[in-house]
Amino acid sequence: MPELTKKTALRHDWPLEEIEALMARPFNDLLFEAQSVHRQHFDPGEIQASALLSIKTGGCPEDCGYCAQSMKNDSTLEPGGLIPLQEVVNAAKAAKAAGSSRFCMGAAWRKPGDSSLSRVIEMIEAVRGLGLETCATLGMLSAEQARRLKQAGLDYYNHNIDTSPEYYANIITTRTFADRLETLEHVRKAGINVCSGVILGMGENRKDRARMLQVLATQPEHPQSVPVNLLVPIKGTPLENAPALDIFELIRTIATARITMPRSYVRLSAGREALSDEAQALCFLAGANSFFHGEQLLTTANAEPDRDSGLLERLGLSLAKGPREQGSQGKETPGRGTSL
Ligand code: SAM
Ligand code: DTB
Ligand code: SF4
Repeated sequence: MPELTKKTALRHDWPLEEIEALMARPFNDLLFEAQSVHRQHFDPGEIQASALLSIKTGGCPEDCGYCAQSMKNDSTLEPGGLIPLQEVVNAAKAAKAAGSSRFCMGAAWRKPGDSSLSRVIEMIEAVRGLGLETCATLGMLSAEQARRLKQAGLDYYNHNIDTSPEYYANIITTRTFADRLETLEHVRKAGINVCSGVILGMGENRKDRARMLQVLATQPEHPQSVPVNLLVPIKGTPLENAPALDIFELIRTIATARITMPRSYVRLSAGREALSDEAQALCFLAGANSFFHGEQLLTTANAEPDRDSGLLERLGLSLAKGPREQGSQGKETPGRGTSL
């Protein structure tokens, strides 16, 4: 039998009840299925590593209740302007040397202005020139801005749905869920890989978590990359005292993301620093195959790189080479629209 016919077909028609039923399965059954699906599409011994850099920090006009960078929140963060190109290049070189295959640049904007976008484009071109995959997260984009980014060679655009449509207004009021989907459409139509995921632990319930996955898995194409963030509670934000999520809910969500979007990279994202090694290992077993590597996320600390190296070694996992790295054995970015 040809290899491909054995693979699970991609589905874009997930009913909510089916996703909820998956999430409610006995834990061992859910993990077994997720790991089985994972093995049909990915090398189970490889983890993709992305590095993050905040290229414009703080002073954001949006009111996202989780974010250190919102002007509406009371965090102690000092806002700054767009950083110089050379700082970006230095950070990207260091990230590559530390094993990351993708470099993600984040800016605290509601949406980028066209001249700022020109400066970010220079950054993208420079990072690409180092042989890294590029990703940017700059807020809402027009169709034209998405086309400019594609032309600059941007590989991925990150734009998270963050939570369910029903829960959205509890977290953010300065934009709508529909705004988010519109930018995702512009990115997808421009031919840029979509990176879109969620934050867990913001007081949502399991049905909300199932809805988030439903929204992502019923997009015209599954996002090629699905970050699953665990809320990093930030002092001075409305969510600073959000009750901690049962970590098994994070693991169930990852497993269900793996089953519903079998060819997407599922990234164990923010909040990893607070997880035990054992919890991280279960996330990888559930099908997470990507993480942020490096000391810093945007404004908060990430898991220590030395701890990561030790953990990967103890688990027999290795960092995947990027598609643009010389002599790469790594898998190519999952093809856009390569439904089976
Ligand atoms: N301003 C742009 C936007 O919101 O799309 C890009 C940067 S924003 C910081 C990128 C993503 O980081 C958010 O969509 C959210 O999912 C995640 N994020 C921000 N603060 C977080 C926190 N405290 N805990 C977990 N995830 C967080
Ligand atoms: C994503 O899903 N998580 C990253 C990245 N995409 C841009 C951001 C995490 C931010 C965590 C909080 C902070 O460092 O400010
Ligand atoms: Fe601004 Fe993005 Fe933070 Fe929201 S998540 S406040 S849009 S930087």
